[in-house]
Amino acid sequence: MSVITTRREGDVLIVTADSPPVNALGAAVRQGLIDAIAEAEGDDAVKAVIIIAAGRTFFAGADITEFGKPLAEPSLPTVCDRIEACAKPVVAAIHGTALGGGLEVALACHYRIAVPSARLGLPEVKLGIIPGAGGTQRLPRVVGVEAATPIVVTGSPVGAAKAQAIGLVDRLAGETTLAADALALAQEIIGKPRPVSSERRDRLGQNDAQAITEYRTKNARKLAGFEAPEAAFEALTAASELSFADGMAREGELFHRLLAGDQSRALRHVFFAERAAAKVDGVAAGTTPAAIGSVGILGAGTMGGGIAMNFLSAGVPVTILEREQAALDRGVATIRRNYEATAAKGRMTPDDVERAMRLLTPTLNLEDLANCDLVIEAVFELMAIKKDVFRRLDATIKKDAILATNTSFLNVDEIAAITSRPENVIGLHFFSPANVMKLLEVVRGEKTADQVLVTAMALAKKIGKVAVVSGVCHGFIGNRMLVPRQDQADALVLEGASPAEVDQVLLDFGFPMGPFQMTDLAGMDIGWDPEKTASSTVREILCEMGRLGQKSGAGYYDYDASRKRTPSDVVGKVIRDFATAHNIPQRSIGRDEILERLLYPLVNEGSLILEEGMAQRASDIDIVWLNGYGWPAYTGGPMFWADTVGLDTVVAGLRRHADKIDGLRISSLLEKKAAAGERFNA
Ligand code: 3H9
Repeated sequence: MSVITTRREGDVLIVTADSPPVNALGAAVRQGLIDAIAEAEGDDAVKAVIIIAAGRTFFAGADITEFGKPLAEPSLPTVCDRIEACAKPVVAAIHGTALGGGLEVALACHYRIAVPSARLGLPEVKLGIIPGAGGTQRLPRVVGVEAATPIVVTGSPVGAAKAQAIGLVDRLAGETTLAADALALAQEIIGKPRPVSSERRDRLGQNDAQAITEYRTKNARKLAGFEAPEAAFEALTAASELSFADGMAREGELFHRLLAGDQSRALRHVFFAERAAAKVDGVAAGTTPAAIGSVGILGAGTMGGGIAMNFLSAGVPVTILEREQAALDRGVATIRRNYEATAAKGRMTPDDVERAMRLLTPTLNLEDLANCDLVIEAVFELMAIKKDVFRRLDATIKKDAILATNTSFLNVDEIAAITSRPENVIGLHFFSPANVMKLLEVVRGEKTADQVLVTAMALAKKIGKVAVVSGVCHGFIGNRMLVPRQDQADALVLEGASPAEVDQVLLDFGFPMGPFQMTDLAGMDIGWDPEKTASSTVREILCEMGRLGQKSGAGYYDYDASRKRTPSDVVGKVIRDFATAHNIPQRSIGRDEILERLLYPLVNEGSLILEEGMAQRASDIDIVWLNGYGWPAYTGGPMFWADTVGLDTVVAGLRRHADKIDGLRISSLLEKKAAAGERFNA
């Protein structure tokens, strides 16, 4: 069947796109649109045209799979120009999403009508590019530079009501009557002048440059490191200052330069990696998720409370258990406070807060969780305690319920073995703060049933998490790779780099914080036992001195009342004394060495994880680091970054630093790929 079909409805030509799953504007769709416009122009009986899509959405953009390959004609800018130049008025009838090239097609149409649930946007920056079919030039002409700037620069879509308010959409259709309402609009406009977006200048003005500068200054921190938003500012400036033709030429130059660049390649990898992560290998075909109507959570501390919020926000009732009333009350109060803070920022209504809180049942009695479909424990991270908890859960919770542990390091199989239903046991490793962080590691135990795994993945999607399947190994994917990085950070400071120098290298790489800032934030005393402390590491000594991190005003750094950090002389001396006492010579260490020693062992660990089958695919590892550890998206994640650097370079670096990396075991998969000139990601 053709991806573009036409039919007449009176004197209106209805052009329907049907190219599942998302009506991406691939070559056949583009050609179909050109042909449809030619058909409309060639038929005197046609007085107006409607472009509408079948399936779940209007055009979701250019076909991203075509990027990086030679472009087949007609190009999307040509298609847009052709639609705009059509002598008969063209109406875009929008449902689902009009994104990227999809919105550019709509902007080239003379009128736009959308259902209330539609979302319109230019998400190209998220792929490391800018719109390349006139989006940066037509949008500001239609809605003004001030309204266009956030849409182009952040890539976040706007809803139909907002789109109408800013003049992007001319009319809202009924949610289920788009075709009829678009037809009515088409009939109304026959014989009337056609508004041509590219010819408009009425929304452009003298203050455009200032609006762009203000927006850029306000968002500088958020956009730092990303190339595409900078190009977007340039293109928007061109829209305001140049003719449409010159503006299009500028947009085209910027688009093609970005498309050929490393950032765009990396961000396109991220797009497909996110989607691949949702797919679970080795699951029997036809396995469908079980319904999860209620969730029980053990522990109302920071972690348990954060986990609970995910489900409450998604409308799933939660029963939360603590051992003492005071702790329970504190936990519930924190959940309410977090919701109220969100409401104060206007991101939820007071009604939403109450709706979420009504779904929460606090209890001190484990029996109250007996009928939950899923129970997640977030109790103290000690095997003996976890086993005790699972023994009690197994005895109390209904037999077909899923029992999940939020452990970040412990062996899920060992925990499962204590129960009579290891097939119903799974790891759900949330990251702190659990109500904010996107990542969820779904730990597949040796005996975890396919359906339990599929249920966990579906549930993750429902609560808005990016889920990645991990096998059972110490620290799973993310924390296991974090360990060698932290070991090297510790080694580097003993050899003479300061904590601030080490952190700065990763900040410059694009991480939001370095390893020592992270330790200070999380608390120096995680895993520290005041009873057993023996001044055996710098960190232990700092804990003994009461330097517990940000919370105590001092850790690796000193903090003032507003938590602004400064490097600490005291810490510098502790490190130097420790190095002297342990015969570690101190020297000045270059930035390249710091970066290589922090990141190459981490990549090597990722490769070992892959080699052992603990991750399903290299791109899953990237997703873990992008969503759980602040790895900068524009480098694509650790495995994609290693591909970019060259795996032979990584192996050579590991060998060069081998004497300084304790316990280094270079992954044979990494060596093999390096020798063969291969990459982790195809
Ligand atoms: C652009 O337009 C450039 C122009 O300015 C200039 C050109 C000259 N292409 O996300 P889902 C696939 S750049 C190819 O799971 P949802 C996706 O991989 C583009 N494939 O569904 C997946 O495949 P699979 C600007 C695409 O309902 C399947 O469709 N546009 C594309 O959760 C289902 O996707 C964008 O960046 C595509 N454009 O979300 C929009 N889009 O099943 C990108 C999707 O094999 N798309 N696929 O894994 C989205 O944001 C979401 O897909 C959407 C639906 C919100 C539409």
